[in-house]
Amino acid sequence: NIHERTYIMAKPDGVDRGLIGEIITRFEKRGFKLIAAKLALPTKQHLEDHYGDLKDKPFFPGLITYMQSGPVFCMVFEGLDAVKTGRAMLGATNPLTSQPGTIRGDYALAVGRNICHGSDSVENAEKEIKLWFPEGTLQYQLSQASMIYE
Ligand code: YYY
Ligand code: MG
Repeated sequence: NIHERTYIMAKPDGVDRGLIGEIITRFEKRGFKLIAAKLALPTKQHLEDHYGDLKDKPFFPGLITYMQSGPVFCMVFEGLDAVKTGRAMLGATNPLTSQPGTIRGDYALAVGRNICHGSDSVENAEKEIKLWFPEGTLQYQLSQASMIYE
């Protein structure tokens, strides 16, 4: 599905370390279309909704504190297999095993400071896009689409 959407977010450490542009650039160069973007200072409740599946994990309180330590940069990218390819571009959750060449594998060392978020399934992507962009995303054509898709 060339219209698959994924929710990508630079976390506070990614923003602080000046990696917003780098993350956007990697997704743009890969061929994905940016269809929504904004800086945000989410509330605790908003982050707890976003990470709802993890609320019983021991690292959950620390995760929420870290996610509230500064602004995040929220993005939606559209393109073929955006969810799966987006996850591959982020790299493994724990930078210890993230491959070099991935965002986490190039810029992070600690699991609790791993720079970026990416949806892990199409279903969760749609939920996250609704949560972070209730105003919706944009529709437009890339002039190079026929050079990206066969
Ligand atoms: O989807 P992804 O971000 O790769 O991992 P999740 O299992 O959804 O965990 C979300 C977030 O929680 C992860 O990016 C870092 C943090 N975390 C942690 O601090 N310690 C762990 N042992 C596992 C995850
Ligand atoms: Mg996750």
